[in-house]
Parts: sequence; C-alpha cells; structure tokens
Amino acid sequence: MAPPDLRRPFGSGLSVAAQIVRVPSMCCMSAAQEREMLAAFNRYGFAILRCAERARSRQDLLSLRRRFGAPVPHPRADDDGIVPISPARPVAGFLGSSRMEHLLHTDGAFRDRPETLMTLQCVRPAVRGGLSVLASAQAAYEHLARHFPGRRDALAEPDALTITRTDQTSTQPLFRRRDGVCTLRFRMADGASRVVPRADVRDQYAELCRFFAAPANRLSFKLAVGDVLIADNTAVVHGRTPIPAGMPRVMRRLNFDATGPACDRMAFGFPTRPVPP
Ligand SMILES: O=C(O)CCC(=O)C(=O)O
Ligand SMILES: [Fe+2]
Repeated sequence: MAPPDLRRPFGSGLSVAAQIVRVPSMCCMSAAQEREMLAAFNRYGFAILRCAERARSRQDLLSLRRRFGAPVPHPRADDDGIVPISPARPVAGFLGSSRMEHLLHTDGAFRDRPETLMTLQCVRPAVRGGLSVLASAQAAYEHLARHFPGRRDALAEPDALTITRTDQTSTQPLFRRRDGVCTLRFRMADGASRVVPRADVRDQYAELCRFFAAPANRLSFKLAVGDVLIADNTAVVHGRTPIPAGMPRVMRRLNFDATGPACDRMAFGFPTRPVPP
C-alpha cells in the first residue's frame, strides 16, 4: 500500500466529473486508464469507472478480484461475494435492501476487521431518488480538531464506539491511527443498527454525525448504468438518498480485502497531520 500523502479532504464543491474514468470495461483497462483511476482514488479516496461495455457486467465486476484481492464476506452475499442492493426483496435489518435513506457509513462497521475497499456497480439507476452520497473522513477529522481542541484523541481509544446489528457487534475506535495514517469506522443510528459512543465522546460523536449531515460536506450524484464506484472504505463514508415507492433500482456491491497487486499503488486512510491546501 502507498502512504496516503496525496490524499485531500473534499466537500460538496468537488467536481464528480473529474473523478470519472472512462474505460471499455474493467477487465480491459489500458495502463493509462488504470493510472488515471489510481490517481483519482489516491487524491480523494474514490473513483468512478464509466464502463462502455455492459453486456457482461457481473463478470466484469468480478474481474476486479485480479486487481483488488479477495471479496470480503457479508451475510447477504452470494457465492461470489456480491451483495444485491435492490428494494425489490427487503431483508429485515439491512438498509441496502430497503427504500429507506442509507445514512453515511463505512461498510462492515459491525465487524472487528472491516473491509478496506468498497465497490458498487450500478445495474439500474432509479429514475428519481437513490442518489449516491459521499463525504470525507479527513475533512471530518480536521473539523473535530478545530471544534474540540485537545479532545479528539479520545475517539481513537479502543472502546470509543460500539456498533451492533442483529447478531453482529464490534467495539472499536472511531478513528484508528497507526504509523501516521488515520482510518475511520463509522455508522449512525439508522434504524438498522444500534450505536453507543463511550460517555465521554458522546458530544464528539454527535458533532461528527452533524458534520456528515450538513449539505456543504456531502457530495451527491447519480451513478449511471455501468458505472462502478470504487471507494476507500477507511477514508470515505458513503450512503444514498431514499428510493421512491414503486421505483426500481439495482446495484451490486462487492468489497475487497485490498490484497491484490493494484493495491500496492493505492493509498488507504489519510495522513494524521493536516495537509497544506
Ligand atoms: O444503495 C446504495 O447506493 C448503497 C448501499 C450501501 O451502502 C450498503 O448497502 O451498504
Ligand atoms: Fe454501504
């Protein structure tokens, strides 16, 4: 893995278009297209691949294993590790299978070792609603330092936050710091999960939730058919707006452990020191 020195915070003003890389398909990217994808990812923690060839999109998504490593297990995943995201068949406790807003989160926050890399392929966008939303953990981290001078370190303690869903539960730091690199694990009380911050960090956790709810800190956009969002699950939080009743929408989620060869050139997390603008 590369150090995240180039990583920058972002807010609603970031150009999504600048993060889109047009490719024939994921399995047939040129070396230049791969470099473009990695540069976009390393700068803000996400990239969108706009794939022209969509006939074999499921196989094409699975071809990312060659670059990103092994798929990470999920209770709703199929044998290949793909989690269907569609309101057509709701499963209790899983917002991805509902029409509800999915508040900003990192995936796998209920597990002791959450996945590093998140990918989301758009099979059928909703005509209205179902927008993707992203926000920067780095921007939030810098905000907390200004808001709670000298107190932010408590969020890095091992029992800062407990997150529970159905039979899965995990107690962990919110921000984890190691060797100058910081990563976030985050979930809000969203109807599917129970989130309990340690008593002395309750106010900081509430401020973090407010920060991620503020329009200025959120980047919203609609993925088109064949788009694949690739996000650093340790540096970017993601979610989606509600899907109106009766409106079809189909996505595939495939998350990776980031052990593949492309990951040697990818940065995960963000620097613990503020970066100059
Ligand atoms: O529906 C989406 O766009 C995102 C769903 C999601 O983040 C999830 O199920 O974890
Ligand atoms: Fe998610």
